This record gives sequence, structure tokens and C-alpha cells, in this order.
Amino acid sequence: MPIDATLPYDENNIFARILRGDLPSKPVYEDEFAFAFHDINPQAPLHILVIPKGAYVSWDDFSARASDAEIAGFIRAVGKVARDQQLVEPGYRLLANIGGHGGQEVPHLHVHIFGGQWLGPMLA
Ligand code: IU
Repeated sequence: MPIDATLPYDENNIFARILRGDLPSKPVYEDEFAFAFHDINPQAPLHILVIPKGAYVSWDDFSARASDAEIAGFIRAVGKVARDQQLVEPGYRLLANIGGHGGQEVPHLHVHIFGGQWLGPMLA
């Protein structure tokens, strides 16, 4: 069920619990600003989620409230994961679903990284 991205941040959402270490994940990368882990239901041979460590629901929330350091750190982390996973030369796709029309399911901002094969003109 897609979320309402205008709701306040829920400290008990599933990605907040993963960040706290209360729930397991398959980590790929972590630094001061971001955490990356394998999607539990991969839609491509490589499907990684990158999340900011701060409590942000959506891209709008993040861009409005996060510090410049958090925003830069998060964007750098997405790029670093793609480089570390050898995705730059073959190419890859970034996606952020936001709110109801975007089909966002988890109310903690996340960027999907898809790769490992030709992804077609657009994901369904
Ligand atoms: P969305 O952009 O909010 O629609 O994507 C949520 C993603 O989180 C989706 O691809 C799920 O497979 C993924 N996911 C996960 O990796 N681990 C979980 O425990 C849950 C969802 I719930």
C-alpha cells in the first residue's frame, strides 16, 4: 500500500529498524550519511537500496530539511556504491518512488540502484 509522503516520519518504519540494527539486512556500504543494502525482493540481477541515515520520509522532506553535508554525503554514497559494484561502465538505473503516485511503500527515503543487465527503456 503506497504511503502518504506528507506524513511525519515514523521512527518504527522497517528501514529505520534496519538502520538501528533491530532487523537484519545484507549490507553493501555504510558511512556517516548513508547505508546501502540488497533489496529483499530484487527486480534486477543487482538491486540495492541506498538510504540516508537521517529521518526523512521523501525526497521533498530530505531536500527541505537535510543539511548540505547530509545531501552531499548521500549523493556521494549512491555514486560510490555504483562504482564499487562495477556498474559505471555497463550502466545502471537510479529510481526513487515518492508517495502515492510514485508507489512508495516504505516511509524512509530510499534510492533504488538497478543493474547487472539491460534494463529496458523503463521499469514497469
Ligand atoms: P518502494 O520504492 O518504497 O516501493 O520500495 C520499497 C523496497 O523495499 C521494495 O523494493 C522492497 O522489496 C524493499 N524491501 C526490502 O528490501 N526489505 C524489506 O524488509 C521491505 C521492503 I518491507
